Amino acid sequence: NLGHSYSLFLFVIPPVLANLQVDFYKSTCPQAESIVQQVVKNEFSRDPSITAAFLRMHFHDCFVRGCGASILIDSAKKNSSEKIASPNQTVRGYEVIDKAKKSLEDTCSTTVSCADIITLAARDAIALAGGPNYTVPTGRRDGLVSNPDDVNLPGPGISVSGALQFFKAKGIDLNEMVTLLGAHTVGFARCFFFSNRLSNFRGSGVPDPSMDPTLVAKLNKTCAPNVSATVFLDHNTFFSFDNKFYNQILLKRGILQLDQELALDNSTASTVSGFASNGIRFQNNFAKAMVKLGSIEVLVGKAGEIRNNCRVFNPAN
Ligand code: HEM
Ligand SMILES: *[C@@H]1O[C@H](CO)[C@@H](O)[C@H](O)[C@H]1NC(C)=O
Ligand SMILES: *[C@@H]1O[C@H](CO)[C@@H](O)[C@H](O)[C@H]1NC(C)=O
Ligand SMILES: *[C@@H]1O[C@H](CO)[C@@H](O)[C@H](O)[C@H]1NC(C)=O
Ligand SMILES: *[C@@H]1O[C@H](CO)[C@@H](O)[C@H](O)[C@H]1NC(C)=O
Ligand SMILES: *[C@@H]1O[C@H](CO)[C@@H](O)[C@H](O)[C@H]1NC(C)=O
Ligand SMILES: CC(=O)N[C@H]1CO[C@H](CO)[C@@H](O)[C@@H]1O
Repeated sequence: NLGHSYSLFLFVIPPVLANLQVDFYKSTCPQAESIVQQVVKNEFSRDPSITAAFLRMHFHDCFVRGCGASILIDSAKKNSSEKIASPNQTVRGYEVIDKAKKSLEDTCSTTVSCADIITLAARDAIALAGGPNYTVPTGRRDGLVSNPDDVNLPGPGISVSGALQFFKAKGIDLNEMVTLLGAHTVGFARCFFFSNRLSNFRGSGVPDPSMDPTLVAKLNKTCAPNVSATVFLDHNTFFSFDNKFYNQILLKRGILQLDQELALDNSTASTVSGFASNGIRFQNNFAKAMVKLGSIEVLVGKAGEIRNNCRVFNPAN
């Protein structure tokens, strides 16, 4: 059977360009995943909000030029990096990534990419917060470009169908988008991202009718004096990675307008109620969607580089 031996032949010859694979560092840096986990664990016990930081960092990294750690690059003297683009203003957790990188460089230098550190840190932080503990493939390489002009992320006032266009462009479908937005079960939002909902919504003279008036009053107390103040995205269980975000939006208690829309738009409402009533289903779907998010436009094989310092490109030789 020619067909059979041909496929066997392909199977035994290692590909020139490796793909992402589980346990990619098994022989080159066997401690890689446990080193990252230890750093994340230490940080989590000090500050459980680190889960939200890594989730958002991972999303912003992967949606701009793929998961290549372009978000970690600091601006050069005469050249700005992605970090200065306004949607990035409030991404955080950079120092923890530095810590993990330092520890990895001490153990196995120039081996583990910064892009994989973000991916693993997000995975570990989700598990620590009570979310799914999933296996995630590694082998990403770090990108060589970081440009604020590449940053094109949707804002919180976008419609469900508008947001979907961004996700579709990255190969993520509607249900996966609803699943990933479940990440808003942890973390904070600055008032300026949603304060338009608290009064004179779209020129109506009144707050957004799709927000519970009790929540409007509560948020207004925090936000009216200072639009830079922060509130939890999930008022119920803010450090816990659970499905309560979906229950909250069913109760008109979504903070961001897009989040609230997920419960109201009839293309997403049934997914929302499914997740609200079945936490296990949400966790399983979330794990799968994160693996997909983490594989967007990755550099593998000999593309890109393994940075020595996550904040700067390696010097050219
Ligand atoms: C259309 C899509 C999305 C929009 C418009 C959006 C918008 C926002 C906004 C406005 C904030 C508040 C930021 C701040 O005040 O610092 C936020 C926070 C956050 N977002 Fe999203 N987001 C989207 C998708 C995602 C996805 C896909 C994830 C992860 C899988 C994610 C994870 C987070 C987390 C965890 C936070 C809290 C961050 C923290 O506490 O530092 N978001 N998002
Ligand atoms: C996740 O599972 C791995 C492998 O079983 C384990 O080493 C790790 O400690 C788990 N993480 C958490 C936070 O429980
Ligand atoms: C600087 O500019 C070049 C070319 O425009 C770009 O490729 C590079 O990623 C930029 N960013 C930084 C931080 O150097
Ligand atoms: C929000 O707070 C401001 C200042 O305290 C107050 O004038 C306004 O009426 C409040 N709006 C709502 C909807 O609670
Ligand atoms: C507003 O809130 C931000 C974030 O908590 C804080 O840094 C700032 O000092 C506050 N400004 C005022 C005027 O209270
Ligand atoms: C969705 O909503 C629109 C307008 O509110 C309605 O015309 C349509 O039939 C609904 N579709 C489904 C599948 O429920
Ligand atoms: C972390 C970081 O570099 N944040 C930058 C985001 O963008 C604003 C300007 O829009 C900068 O002031 C921040 O320093």
